[in-house]
Amino acid sequence: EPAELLAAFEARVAADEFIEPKDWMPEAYRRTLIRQMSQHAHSEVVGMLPEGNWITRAPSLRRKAVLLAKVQDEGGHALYLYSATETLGAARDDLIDALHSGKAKYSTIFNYPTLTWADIGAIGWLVDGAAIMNQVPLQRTSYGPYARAMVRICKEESFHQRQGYEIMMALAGGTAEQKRMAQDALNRWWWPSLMMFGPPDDNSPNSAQSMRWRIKRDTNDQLRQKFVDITVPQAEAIGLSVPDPDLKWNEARGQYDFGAVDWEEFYAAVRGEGPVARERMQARRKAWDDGAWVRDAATAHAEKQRARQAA
Ligand code: FAQ
Repeated sequence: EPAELLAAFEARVAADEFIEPKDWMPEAYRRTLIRQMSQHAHSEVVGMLPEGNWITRAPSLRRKAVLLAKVQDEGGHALYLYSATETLGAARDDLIDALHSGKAKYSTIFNYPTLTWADIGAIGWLVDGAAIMNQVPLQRTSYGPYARAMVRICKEESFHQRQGYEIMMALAGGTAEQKRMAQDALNRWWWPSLMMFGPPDDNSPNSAQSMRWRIKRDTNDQLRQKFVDITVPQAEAIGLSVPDPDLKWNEARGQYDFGAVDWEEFYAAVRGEGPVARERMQARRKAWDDGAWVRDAATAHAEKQRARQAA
């Protein structure tokens, strides 16, 4: 790669300028972005499944309308992110093939089952909460289309986080059985949520280069710590307890100390061995196959329009 182009690229990144689709960029930068952005898009699309599972069983019409809107938002996020990835020269069909064939990664968090209504509260509160923590800094990521997609996505995630916390608040303030459900959901989603930030910094192969290119603006451990610091008081405020016996406020650091994440569980989920990983992939492939007629109809319609314009 030409040294002067590389130097100019690095200077622009260092000056916090956005890199745009037609600008010169190192091939490795392009590849890293395609990797991260497509994994992110896949996470949004697979992320519709755990909550989609509860739309028909929401406890009231209001809860159902809100959940339906939330799940649709996630589908929209996937579409922006696939479009943004296409600006790097990736073909959407290839990305989707990679997901369906099991080659592509998506967030480990979506391979856990949603057993009760309280899980819908826990996902909004914790999973969307962790997603925002990671995505707010990405509004300043160095690739322009990704940064701009994050602005709208973060606004929507922030509504999602509030709706989840509000469900938890209602359950935690409800009957003894409802409070027990809320605590059980927190117990099951807490540790997987901490895993969303990725492996520890000393075991994160992509972090150093992505930080230099300003694709990532914070490290995995920095964001995980921030999430713990913000979320623990939220649990306390509604009378729930975080399932970590080692959790303790550290006065000197001004942060919480917390227990060790089970990284074996994380790596197993990354390898596709999460508790409901197979069901998730089956559901995705079925949705894709069932939707074939829509894609065919849209293509036929576009062709008809083109023929009419040409005539
Ligand atoms: N799950 O070197 P690093 C949402 C992989 S939010 C699976 O640290 P990096 C919203 C990683 O890809 C969730 N794999 O990697 C929503 C890499 O593998 P590779 C999505 C993981 O990229 C809410 C390897 O481990 N958010 O969907 C995970 O520098 C509610 C080594 O890791 C984003 O994608 C994991 N948790 O840092 C939807 C945010 N962690 O590719 C519905 C954008 C790591 O080398 C309902 N992404 N791996 O083979 C990022 O910020 C980064 O990609 C990280 C990972 C921080 C996730």
